[in-house]
Amino acid sequence: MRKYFLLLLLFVNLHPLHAEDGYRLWLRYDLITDAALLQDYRTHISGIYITGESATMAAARRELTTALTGMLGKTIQEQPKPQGGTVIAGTATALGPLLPKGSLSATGEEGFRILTTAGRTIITGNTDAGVLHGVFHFLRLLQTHQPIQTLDLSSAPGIRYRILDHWDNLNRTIERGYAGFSIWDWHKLPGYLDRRYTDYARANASIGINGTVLNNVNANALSLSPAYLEKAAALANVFRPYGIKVYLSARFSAPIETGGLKTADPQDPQVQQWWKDKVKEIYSYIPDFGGFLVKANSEGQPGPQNYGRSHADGANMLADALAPYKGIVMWRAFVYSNTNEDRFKQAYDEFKPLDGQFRDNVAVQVKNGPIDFQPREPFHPLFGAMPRTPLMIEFQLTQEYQGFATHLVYMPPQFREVLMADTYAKGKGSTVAKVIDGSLEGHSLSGIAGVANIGNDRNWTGHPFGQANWYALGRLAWDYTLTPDQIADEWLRQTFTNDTRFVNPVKAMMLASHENLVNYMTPLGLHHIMGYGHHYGPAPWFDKGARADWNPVYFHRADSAGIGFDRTATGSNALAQYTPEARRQWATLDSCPDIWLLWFHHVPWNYTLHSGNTLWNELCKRYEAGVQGVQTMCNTWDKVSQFVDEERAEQVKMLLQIQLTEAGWWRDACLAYFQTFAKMPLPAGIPAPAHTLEYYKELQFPLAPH
Ligand code: BDP
Repeated sequence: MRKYFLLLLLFVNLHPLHAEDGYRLWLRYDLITDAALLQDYRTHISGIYITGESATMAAARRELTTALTGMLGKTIQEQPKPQGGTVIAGTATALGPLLPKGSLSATGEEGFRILTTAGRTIITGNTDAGVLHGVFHFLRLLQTHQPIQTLDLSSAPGIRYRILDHWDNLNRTIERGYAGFSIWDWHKLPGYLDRRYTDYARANASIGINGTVLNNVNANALSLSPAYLEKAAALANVFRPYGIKVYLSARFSAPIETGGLKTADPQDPQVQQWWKDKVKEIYSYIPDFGGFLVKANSEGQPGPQNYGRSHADGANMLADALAPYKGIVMWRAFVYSNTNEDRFKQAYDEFKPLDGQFRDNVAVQVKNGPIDFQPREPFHPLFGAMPRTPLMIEFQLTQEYQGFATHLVYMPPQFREVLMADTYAKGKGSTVAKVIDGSLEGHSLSGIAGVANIGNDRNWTGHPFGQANWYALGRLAWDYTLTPDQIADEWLRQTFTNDTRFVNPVKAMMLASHENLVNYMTPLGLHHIMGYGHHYGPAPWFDKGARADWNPVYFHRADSAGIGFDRTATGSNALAQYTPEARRQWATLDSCPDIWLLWFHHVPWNYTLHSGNTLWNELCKRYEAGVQGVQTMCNTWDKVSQFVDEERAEQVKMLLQIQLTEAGWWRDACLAYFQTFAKMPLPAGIPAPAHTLEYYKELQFPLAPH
């Protein structure tokens, strides 16, 4: 009997009963299979010694025990006192004499130091949260097979507020969510705490995310009602040990909708008092509540302009209510209205004049580009243009415009392109990164937000590779000098395998994936040519939207003379919103790199680009290159998937096939349509569209997710 039991145990070990379904994200902690490395790690790690009794230190203890036991294949326990091979974790204060001399001042409130001394590994920081971040970093070193014999490293986040924005509704649908329903099961909260909430917090803490906005920016006023505050508080309790604060999107008209007031005018004393009372109430539920995210006077949302007041008036009213508790307001600059001649310009026009008028605890949250999370956008002209206001940057992880959760797109090259772009606000080197980390103007409030791509799908993000974008946002928010290559490398090693026969080709595939997508969707600076409403698939011909700037034809402006949006002085002159040095790169047809061309110029079809091709030929070639790029991804995956588990290998394979089909659809539909203006043949090597233009125009997707 005993023998069979042992056999069974062995079997269970080799073939885990739960499949490799992606749930564990990058925190898998499987047994290290490299025998020499395992031996080395076992020699250096014999047990743990944790000082501190807080919930955060308990989380650190749990994580270390589970992870080390899993990776080393032997039980790692707490030791009564440190010895050789002990992993010691605790704050500098708690460790006292155990900590060798050395400064922790550079690690701030959330950073950490890891060092080896007398054969022990010490993980420390000024706070428990810092120690926890250090623990996760140490585990990352092991998971990625790094040497740990002589460690001495310090790390602190470059940006203070590192936040996920969930566009989740109270009925669990998600605005632009493609990975199932909301992970917040509002109905069962606060009584039922899904294990996922803890795993969500662990994952975020491991990459340094320290805040989460629970609800959609198109907010429901009920989110601020006592019943929902109680639920939000239950989540905050789960997240707190992991150093993660809860924020809420506030609906500006809540005083009317749930407060029974006649107005939401920010200058009205009753309204101001309502918000003060509301904030006080929120802090009674959530003592470390982070603050509000607000979308106002945008896409039909209420805001201060309804009462003839400015964005600053609105933001400051909320900021005053939050200030006593050290809460912040993240006021979004994503605004546009029907009257603006070029949507590109509106946020700058509305916000720049308000620079200097916001309270200290307000950050203006600006999307990476001026239109709306398109596959490629120039950096938003507000970056560098509001020196007296902290600006946060907002990226979109959920792939509203990047193939939903069916396309493999690794976003860090896109993030980096924006972060490293030079605004020249204070001369050369005034990068967007330096604007948002506060260093350019000396702001202590600094932030970065990612619109979450997380849902209740078993693997969290729908596409197994969507996890990489979540991971990358956290890592970059902590340290934006990390390259896309480094981040992909560590993510792949933790999420799949350390086998370089897998890691290297898949990394190359990830690094090329964003450019591929830009090519098969919106090459050469095209933008906003997707399906109406749901944004699924190509629809460059669409012109029936209620507002001009909801129509693709407004953005590409194709006609017999050429294609592209003239934003130079002869057109909308949006370029004037950039500093002269930044503007210069895009200002003339000659100076403008091909990849940005149609963002700023209306270009004749037969104009010769830097590539040497005519515009029409280059457009065709880019579309085709995008499709071929996806074909290459499929081929790569087929070759390397033998190195990973069958379940995820199969998922990715199927998704890549869908991506290939859809990339072909984008190419064919767009070229068939644009050819009606260019009136030129497809160059050699570009396949004729599979169907007629009419066929593509007639495709309808009323039930596509959105
Ligand atoms: C757009 C989305 C819309 C969002 C809006 C926003 O299409 O669903 O509500 O952004 O950021 O990209 O507020």
